[in-house]
Formats: sequence, C-alpha cells, structure tokens
Amino acid sequence: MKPKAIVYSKLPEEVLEYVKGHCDASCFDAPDSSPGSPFAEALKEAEGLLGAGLKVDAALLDRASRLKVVSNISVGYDNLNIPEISRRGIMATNTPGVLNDTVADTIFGLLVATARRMPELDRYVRNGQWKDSRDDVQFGLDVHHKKLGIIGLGGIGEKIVQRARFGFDMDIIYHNRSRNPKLEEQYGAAYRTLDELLAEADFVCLMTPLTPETRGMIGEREFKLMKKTAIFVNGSRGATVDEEALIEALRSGTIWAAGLDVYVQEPLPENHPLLSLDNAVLLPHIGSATRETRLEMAWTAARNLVAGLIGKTPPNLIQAK
Ligand code: 8YV
Repeated sequence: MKPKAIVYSKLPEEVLEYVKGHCDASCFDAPDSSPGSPFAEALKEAEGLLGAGLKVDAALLDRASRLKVVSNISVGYDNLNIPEISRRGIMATNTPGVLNDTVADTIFGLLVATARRMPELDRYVRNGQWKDSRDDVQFGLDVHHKKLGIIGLGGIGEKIVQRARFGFDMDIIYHNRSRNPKLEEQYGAAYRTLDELLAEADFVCLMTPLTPETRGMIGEREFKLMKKTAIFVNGSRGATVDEEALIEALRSGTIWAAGLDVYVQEPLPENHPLLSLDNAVLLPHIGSATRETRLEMAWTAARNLVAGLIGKTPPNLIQAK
C-alpha cells in the first residue's frame, strides 16, 4: 500500500503525477484544519504533508499521529515548529538554492523600482499627469554607486550582492550571524554591526529568516538610525519588522521610501495604512514566483517528501538547532 499524503498547495500537473505515483495523495486547495473537516480527517491518516505556508505546530501535530515527513515548498520555514516536529521524530524539509537567483531578481527589481518610484510614476502616466518631462516631481534617487547594507547574507543575499556589486557598482556592507570571509573577498563586502549598517547604508535590505531572534528586529529605534534618504527593502518575512513603526517612519519622512514583498498579515487586508502611502512599493510576496522557479521548488519539495516516505534521507532535511 502506498503511504498517504496530503497536498495542500496547487502543484504543477507533472509533479502531482510523480507524487501520486508514490503516494495515495489527498489534495486540498485551502487547508481547513478545524475538527471534523475533510482536511482534519485526512490528517489522522497522513504520513506526508506537502505544501507552502501551513502552520505546523503542536496542536496540528497532535492530530496527525502517523506523520513522517513535512515538506515545505519554500526555503523559509518559520511556519514549522521545528523543535516540536523533531521531538516527535518527524522529518521536515525545505527548498533551498533553486530560488536564489529568482528571489534576488525580484528584490533587486523592487529596490530599483522604489528608488526610481516606478509604480507611482506608472500611476502618474495613467492618470494623465504627464505634461512635462523636465518635471522634478518625477525625480527619484540613484541606485548605482550607492551603498547597499544587507542584513542576512545567505544564498539569496549573496545573489543580491552579486547584482549590486557587478551590475550597479555598489559598495556592500553586511550584517549576519556569522562573518563570511569568502564573500567579503569576492564582493568587497564589509562587515558591520547592525547599528553601524543602519546608519551607513543608502539601501537597507532585510533578507534574514524569521526566527525568535529576528522577530521585530527593525523597529522605531532602527528606523531612526537610518538616513533620511534611506530606502528600506524587506524580502524576508513581515514579522521581522515592526510594521507600525515602518508606517510611521514612511509618513514622517524618517526614511525616504520602502519596497516590500512581505507583510505581517498576508494577503494585505483592505484599508491597510501601507496602501495609502506613495513612498511604499508593495509586491504580493512574489519573491520566488516565476513559472520556472515554482516548478523547480515543487519538484524539490516532492522529491523530499517521497524520499522521506520511502525510508531515505530527504536531500533537504532541516536540522533542528
Ligand atoms: C514563498 C518564500 O513564500 O521560499 C520562501 O521562503 O518566501 C517564497 O518562496 C513560498 O514559496 C510560497 O509558495
């Protein structure tokens, strides 16, 4: 008998076929884990769980006593309670590497779009406000030859730095849990304490995973340390930032602008204060969202799931710290 698995995100057809070849798969569009729901019933029997973003905590695990593998279709795994999962002898996996270039493209694009105010000026053209091309109302800030301060220099961070250094002649400073001499050498990146980086950078780019240590790491104090002309870019998770402090910093001119791909609440609720700010460029969490990369991520996650279910070590097993 094939092992039972739950697929709770939409998978490309060929990946779903592969999963079905190895598992008895139940598919759900939106996992409703309330007691008695079809998803909750399937959980009781499931040995595998495949998808993106489901909160897997002790309460869910209590209702999934046969679970062996939790396979995330994402590199970030702040939705997984790793200590709880490991304590129960369950494997958790993610999809590192395959999305690095794609996310770096998105985040660097967001940085440029924010500095040059592209979405705002697109609205200006559409609204018929474009009367004169010499209008300083259209001016933005340069990106090239400025200083990029990156917080979190993992695989994605490195690809952002590569674009900044070799594409835009930027100087690089970084803050990370540990120093990386190889990247310092390769990109001329200089290590800074967090406060030094915030004070010095023209662009502050946050790419750290969300952990208990990084939750709320950028707040009122940190925005005040930044330059008035600073552009803040968040490609990590919404909760690494105190969103109210960010809104206040944008409103008061404490910083110049922000480019955001992630939010405390996603999708962003109607009437959210960020929606009314012209100096915020807002993307709908699309860091990795290209057809090619989402396909690669789905394959990676599916292979992780199947490997775990047939008794092999999944290629991208998350190690409990
Ligand atoms: C999306 C991401 O959250 O990989 C991550 O950690 O943030 C993104 O790729 C995810 O893949 C949504 O499906």
